[in-house]
Amino acid sequence: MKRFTVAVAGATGAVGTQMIKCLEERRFPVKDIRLLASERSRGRTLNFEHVQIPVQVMDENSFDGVDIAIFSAGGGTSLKFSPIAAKAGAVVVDNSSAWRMDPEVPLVVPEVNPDAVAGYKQKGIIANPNCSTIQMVVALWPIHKAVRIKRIVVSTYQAVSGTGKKAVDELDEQVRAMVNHIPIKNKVYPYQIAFNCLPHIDSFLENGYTKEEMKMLNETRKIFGDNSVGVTATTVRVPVFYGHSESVNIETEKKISVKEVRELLANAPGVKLVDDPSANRYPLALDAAGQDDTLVGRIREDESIPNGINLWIVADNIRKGAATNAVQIAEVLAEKYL
Ligand code: NAP
Ligand code: 3JN
Repeated sequence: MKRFTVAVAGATGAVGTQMIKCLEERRFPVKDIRLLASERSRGRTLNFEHVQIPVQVMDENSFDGVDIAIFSAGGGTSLKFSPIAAKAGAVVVDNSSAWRMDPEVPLVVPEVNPDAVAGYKQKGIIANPNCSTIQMVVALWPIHKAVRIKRIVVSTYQAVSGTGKKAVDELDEQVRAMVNHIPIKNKVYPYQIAFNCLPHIDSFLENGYTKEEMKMLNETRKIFGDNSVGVTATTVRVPVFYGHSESVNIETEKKISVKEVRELLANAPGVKLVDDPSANRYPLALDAAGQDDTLVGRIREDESIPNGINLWIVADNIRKGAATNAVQIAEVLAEKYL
């Protein structure tokens, strides 16, 4: 079996550390691994397959001899270093929003549009979608293929790990402060996140939506290859550590029954049906965390319109929402193209 030299850019971050675990867990055929981060991580080592690997400070020469470079080091870093990596001969799989809407860069969720990976040949870059988009399209694609979704109304309940390690620490500290009656401090979010919900993810735009909300519209259309799908999103940060939940309402062109949706999703790749209200069985963030399936339940007819369905969709935002999806893309590349 062919083996590959893999670089992980942003290896010390919340997503990067999970990326390393995913490469190990999924037994990606790694010949050599290069762990890259910023000047702040100089001198650090990270474990890969029971070996301590020194973290290297990323620079223009970091990608010589690299086959696949998986980036989760922020948009600015990716804008600068992805073309350098591609020029050096690596295929970049980037987790940031920097390249997602570039027409010469494919945006890939392997359960939905694996063939789009071939588009890496244009710029040497493949984009990984936003976590909230990924879990939604994994669950909705089988329905879209069967009866065409005209419109999606989604509200998200997003875990703090989506903001990175500092936010995980902030929620932990605020919960401790609350139960110990100590004054609460907030640095990462504009308001206290413990015991609260913030309808604010990423920055606000002129149209009143946040960037996160507009990502869900634009990315869904690009992944489905269908610009006529309407998506309106409200994205909310909730005091959960791992696992994004989504309340999703869809309107379809052709009528589909709840039974048919259940049958489609029971056989859909990457989906686990958790839908037995009589036994109080429905998807939970705590159950989604630490595994790779997208959990779907609470499937019911929207009785306010002729062709409507409601669903509750939950996944681990750091795994399927970021690291696992990126490694799955690398697997398609390795198996079919490199
Ligand atoms: P994080 O915990 O803050 O980690 C950031 C990583 O980037 C660290 O390894 C950091 O290295 C590295 N880095 C920052 N600036 C760098 C530079 N100039 N050169 C080299 N390395 C640099 O953040 P995270 O939560 O892992 O998220 C990282 C990025 O992944 C985000 O900015 C976002 O673009 C993307 N992301 C995507 C999703 C998704 O929905 N698919 C979800 C979350 C995050 P040091 O440790 O040395 O500072
Ligand atoms: O907040 C979340 O739950 C997901 C966050 C994703 C994120 C965080 C910082 C920068 C992104 C992203 O993937 O869209 C970015 C980015 O724009 O690259």
